[in-house]
Amino acid sequence: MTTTDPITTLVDLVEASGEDLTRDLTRFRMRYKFAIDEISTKIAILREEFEHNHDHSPIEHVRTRLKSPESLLAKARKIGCPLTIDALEEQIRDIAGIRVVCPFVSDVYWIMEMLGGQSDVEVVEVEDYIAEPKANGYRSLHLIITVPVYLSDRVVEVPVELQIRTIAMDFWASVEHSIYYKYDGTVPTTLRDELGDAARTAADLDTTMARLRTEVHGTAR
Ligand code: 0O2
Repeated sequence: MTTTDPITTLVDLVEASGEDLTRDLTRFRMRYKFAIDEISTKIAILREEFEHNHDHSPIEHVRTRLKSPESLLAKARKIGCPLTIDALEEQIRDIAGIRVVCPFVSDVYWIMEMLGGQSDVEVVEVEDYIAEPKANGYRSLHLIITVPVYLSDRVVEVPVELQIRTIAMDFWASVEHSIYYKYDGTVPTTLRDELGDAARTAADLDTTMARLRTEVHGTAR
């Protein structure tokens, strides 16, 4: 294999970089799995405690995903990241991903405040696509946070990409995602326009539900 050949599979990776990298990659991914476990526990505690004190749950559901070696390689190739553990660690921040889906917009920011306020969690990046939706209408709150993971021989600060959004935002994003893939990224204009309309409808729904809740319960929480 020459350096210009594409590396798309683990077999290619072994041929290109040797078994050492493949073994290191497996070990390396483990720490991201542990970070997902750490943050998932924190979210579960926040959820259970909130449910005990209030009349609704701030979380509808939580999904986690650890980037597969194949999609890690694909992302490295896409951004021109060298295939070394150090470079992957520094340049790819979404190896561990957690998506938290909440009923109300206020719950989304509450989760961010509660997690971000914990002494062992550091918020290193916030992209607020709720305050400033993407051009296609996508809304969600994206955070990169780090959490310490205690390995047998050292402690590592591991980044986790956290996406927090409402049920309405999540519904829109999942339909848009499947349309985007069906058209391989080139969505026809009429469909794009309709998705834009649907995104505004979803935002209106979030606003109406929050107002109704405040009217009925006299509080946004
Ligand atoms: P997956 O499989 O969900 O992880 P980057 O992640 O650095 O390549 P960027 O643009 O810096 O890209 O990050 P951004 O905007 O925070 O987006 C990261 C993730 O948000 C995406 O992950 C999607 O999950 C989601 N996302 C962002 N924009 C859109 C959108 O317009 N529509 C939908 N449905 N989801 C979106 P990946 O990497 O695409 O895939």
